[in-house]
Amino acid sequence: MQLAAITLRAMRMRMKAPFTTSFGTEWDKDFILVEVKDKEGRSGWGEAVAMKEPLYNEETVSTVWIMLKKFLIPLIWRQPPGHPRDVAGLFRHIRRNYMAKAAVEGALWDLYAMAENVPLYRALGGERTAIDVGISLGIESSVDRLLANVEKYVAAGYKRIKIKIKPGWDIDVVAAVRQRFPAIQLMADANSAYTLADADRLAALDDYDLMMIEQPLAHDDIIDHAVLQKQVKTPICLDESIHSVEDARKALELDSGRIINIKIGRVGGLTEAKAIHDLCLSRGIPVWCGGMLESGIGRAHNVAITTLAGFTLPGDTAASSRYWEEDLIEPEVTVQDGVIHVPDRPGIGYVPRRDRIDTYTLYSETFRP
Ligand code: OSB
Ligand code: MG
Repeated sequence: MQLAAITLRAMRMRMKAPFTTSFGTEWDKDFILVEVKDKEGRSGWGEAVAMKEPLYNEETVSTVWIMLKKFLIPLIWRQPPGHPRDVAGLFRHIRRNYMAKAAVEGALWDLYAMAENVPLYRALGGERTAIDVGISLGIESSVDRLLANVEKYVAAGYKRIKIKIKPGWDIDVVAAVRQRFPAIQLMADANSAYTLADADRLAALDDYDLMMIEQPLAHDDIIDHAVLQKQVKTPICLDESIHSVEDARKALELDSGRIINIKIGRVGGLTEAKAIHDLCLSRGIPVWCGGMLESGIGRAHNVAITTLAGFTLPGDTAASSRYWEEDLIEPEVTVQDGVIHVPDRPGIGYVPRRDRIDTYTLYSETFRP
């Protein structure tokens, strides 16, 4: 790859409705877009999924900007990667900052696929041309409001419903959803809102035939999760605790969880995401693709990774219209009967709309070798 420039854009898009988890409420979505340009004038795009505040993990929009500007982009100029799979190695000595790394690595994967004139999902070794998707529904001010949301997305065909839980918004809520929708594939995500002292409460969820409970315990824990998994029948799914294939290996060895949610940003990029997928596939552990309220650029990357063989459970990649009045890509991501048909165009497979990207750009900065 003959690189010519990297542009960072600070973006802000208003969401259709606020999204509430156990750690907070998001109204405006702030994120960073990365565009890498080569000398032939081609572009590759990536999205940094870090949030405005360090509530899901320690990164933020501001830390991602600094990491890219001061450390990661200079490393790319020092040793331009021949192949995007080399990028993770270039960044390996930089501790953590996974979302910053993933954003530029993803843009380089897109650029590489564009230059090779192949879809990104094919470049990654993906096979599926249609992917099953579910949806993640936030905490609401009343159970009735949540039930109305569930109803809407079940009717739209989503293959599984995930609801957010926290102490005080858990057993009764799950019971109400299950009672109203006896046959749906249902799961709950706690975003680390519990401790082992709540094991009985979490075990009570066994009565509601959940596919899994996602990240009930601390964001950095795999020990207590293993203790909890012995006390609950419902499979535990790990999200926040897994940042690498090494983390995944240790968690599986301890039986800290039986399912892994893979987020490209949380694990430092597509190459590491694929490595975690490969490990889980070899161990018979199902994986699915998580979401971080992405714009179309990040959404397109999620669609691409989900085509790998081991992504056997519906992910959180909903349609563009889930969060956005208008998305940054053409066509937008659409869901029919719970399925996204994977586009066969080169690169991420959706065309970034520069007009809309400009509309939502707060400021930008371009770096050259
Ligand atoms: O834990 O999966 C999560 C959103 C922001 C931060 C963390 C999570 C989520 C979601 C929403 O569940 C997934 C999506 O719709 O993009
Ligand atoms: Mg989660």
